This record gives sequence, structure tokens and C-alpha cells, in this order.
Amino acid sequence: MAGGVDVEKTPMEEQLRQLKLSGHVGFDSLPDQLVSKSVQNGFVFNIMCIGETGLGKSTLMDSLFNTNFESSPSPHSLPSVKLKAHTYELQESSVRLKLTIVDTVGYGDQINKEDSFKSVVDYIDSQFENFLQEELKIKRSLSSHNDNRIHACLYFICPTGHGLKSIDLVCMKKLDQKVNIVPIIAKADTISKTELQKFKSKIVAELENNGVHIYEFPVDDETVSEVNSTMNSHTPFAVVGSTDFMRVGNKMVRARQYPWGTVQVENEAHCDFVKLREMLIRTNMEDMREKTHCRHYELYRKKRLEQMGFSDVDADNKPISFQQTFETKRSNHLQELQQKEDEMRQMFVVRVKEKEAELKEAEKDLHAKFDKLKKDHTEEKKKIDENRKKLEDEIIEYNRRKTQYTQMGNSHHTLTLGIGKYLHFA
Ligand SMILES: Nc1nc2c(ncn2[C@@H]2O[C@H](COP(=O)(O)OP(=O)(O)O)[C@@H](O)[C@H]2O)c(=O)[nH]1
Ligand SMILES: [Mg+2]
Repeated sequence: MAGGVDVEKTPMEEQLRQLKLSGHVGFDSLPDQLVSKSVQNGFVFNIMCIGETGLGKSTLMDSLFNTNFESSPSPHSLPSVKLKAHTYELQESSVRLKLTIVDTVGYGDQINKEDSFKSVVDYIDSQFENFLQEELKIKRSLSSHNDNRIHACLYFICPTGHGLKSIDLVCMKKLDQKVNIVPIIAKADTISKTELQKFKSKIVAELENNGVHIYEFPVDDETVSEVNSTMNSHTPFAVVGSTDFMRVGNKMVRARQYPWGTVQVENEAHCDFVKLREMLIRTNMEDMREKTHCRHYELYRKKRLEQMGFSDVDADNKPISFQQTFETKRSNHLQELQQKEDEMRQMFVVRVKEKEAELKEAEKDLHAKFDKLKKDHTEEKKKIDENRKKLEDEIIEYNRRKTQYTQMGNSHHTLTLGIGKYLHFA
């Protein structure tokens, strides 16, 4: 490197010296500063709900955030899957949350379910792409950029008791490198307690056998590792949602009432709703946001940059900088352009030569035709001249004969007269 300064290289640890402060400095307030800044900026969380129409997606969202998102039920007759995003501004004490809920309208409703997941994959990719494009700008405004990358994908499993459908497996497999998948058993009140346990184990086994990586609650942070590892063993959560309330004691609770009894949404003996809310919102929301950025987005970014031809190492596996790659690509591109230009020029010359040869050939033909015409003309003329000469000779001959005859005629006349005279006198 030009003007490089030689620095004696010692391992980082040897350069680092641990010092003791002799009084309070104040950087122990850094975590508080971080908290205050984050609270000021507010938080963003984007959830995608995947599941067949009528599985209780909208109801569960209302139950999870304890509000009414006012969604309208969708029909079963859509020709394709549409992704609809709605953003809401929520506030709990001083914390503001910009929540986006993406609904997969019409998912699994088509006869041909093969492409059901395609729109979902495309949607997730296009949110990553938007973020990448903002990141690649010279003038970036990432803080004000609408970050719509999906942080959590709730996959609603139909409570059949028969394990996963193939569309579930295929879709989750397509998504597991792109998003944090949290599978949940929907409408869990429709399945009996013993069946539910079997159903859960069956789902876990099927996911494992098919190599589908679902989101695991992190166990590396000791403050939550215990609760998270317990919760990991309870997945997939079997949930119930409701927009109806009933009075229990002196509290109104979300519940579903049936002729034989009542299911309380927030009763842990009735379903895993509380577990889901605890894991998704109260404990691991930040982890999901971080995993989305550091794992899923990072993977997308890496793939895209590689697609564009960038890499951290060159063909010989030596480190290469972004600028070097760019310059190599630029010079390759210019070379290619030059080569194309040369090829075109050569082609042009060849074409011109061909045309010239063609023209020459045509000229030669013309000359030949002209010569032939000229020759024919001369011959014709010669013939005509000959004929004319013959005719002239004939005229001369004729005239000569005519004169001759005339002369002969005159003399005969005299003779006749003479005879008459004779006769007359006889
Ligand atoms: N049994 C039962 N029904 C539910 C549950 N959640 C929602 N439903 C009902 O299922 C129907 C469809 O719910 P909705 O939330 O609109 O489904 P979406 O199409 O997936 O958004 C509604 O009649 C809900 O009352 C549940 O947990 N258990
Ligand atoms: Mg809905």
C-alpha cells in the first residue's frame, strides 16, 4: 500500500491493558442511554400470518395485541394468494410500537396449491430487497426507512390431528432460511387433550424429518435461557383466539363459549395462548428483530451481492476488496465493449467487401449486356446497310432499265410510224 506505515503486529489481547478507574466516570449509564434512545425512536415489529382462510388468523392477532384490528373476513374464492399489509401505531405506557401485520389472503384456497407459497417467498424477498437498495444508496436514510422486513412468521397449522399437510411442509421449507417461523396449532379448542399431545409430537417429528428449521427461542442469554428452553419443548403452541369476552370473577376475559363449557384464551390450562404471547412479545421480540437483521437479511444480502458478482475472496481465495472487484468488473466490461466494437467493425468491413464484390459482379454483367447489345446493334446496322445498298443497287438497276426501256420504246415508235407510212403509201 502506498505510504503504508509499518506497525508491529501484536495480538489484540497483548495490546489491551486493563485499567482501574479511580473515580466515577459515567459510562456505566450507556445501557440507560440506549434504552432512552430506543424508547424515543419507538420500535418496529412486522408479523406475517400464514394459514388457510378461516383458521383464526385475524382473531388471534386481535387477541395477541388485545385490540381490534378491524379486518374483514376474506372469501375462499380468490384465484391467487395476495399479501396484504396493514400498519398500526400502538402504545403501551411510554413505548411506541409500529406494528405491521401481513395477511396471506387466499392461502391454500386454490385447487393448485403449488404456487401458494410463491407469493409469500416473493413478498419476504422484496422487503429484503427494499432494505438492501436503501443500504446501497450513497445517501442512505435507514433510520427513517420503512423497514418492512418480516420479523416473525406465524404459521397456522390446521387442527386435523393428522400431522402436517404437504403445503405446510413445502412452504415452511421454502421460508426457513428467510424468516423466523413460529408454527402454531390454530383453533386448538377443536382437538382433544390426548390427541393434541400426539399431534404436537407428530408435527415436531415431521418438521425434523424434513429438515425444516423453525425459530427456536434463544438460550444463550442467561436471564431468559431457562424459560426459553422450557418453552422450546412446548412448541408448536396450540392456541385459541376470540373476540368475545365473558366475566370471570370481576374481570372480563377473552373466551369462547360452547354449549358444554367455556374456553378461556388466557387460561394456561385451556391452551398455549399465554405461552405464545410471552415468547413472541414479552421475551423474544427483540431477538426476532435481531435474528431477522443478522441472520436472514444477512443471508439474502450475501446471496444478492454474490449474484451481482461481488465476493470477499478472488478466484485464488485471496481477500479482495469491494473496490478491487468493482474495478476488475469495470475493466472486464470495458474490454468486452472494446471486443464487441472490434467484432462489429470487422463484420462491417466484411459486409462492405461483400457488397462491393456484388456490385462489381453486377457491373460486369451490365458491361457484358451492353457489349452484347452493341454488337447486336452493329450487326443489325450492317445488315440494314447491306440491305439498303442492295436496294439502292436495285433502284439504280431499275432506273437504268427504265431509261433503257424508255429509249427502246422511242425507237420502236418511229419504226411503227415508218411502217404506217409504208402501209399508207402502199
Ligand atoms: N373454534 C375456534 N374458532 C375460532 C378460533 N379463532 C377464530 N375462530 C373463528 O373462526 C372464524 C374465522 O376466523 P378469522 O380470524 O376471520 O380467520 P382468518 O380468515 O384466518 O383471519 C371466525 O368465525 C372465528 O370466530 C379458535 O381459536 N377456535
Ligand atoms: Mg382474516
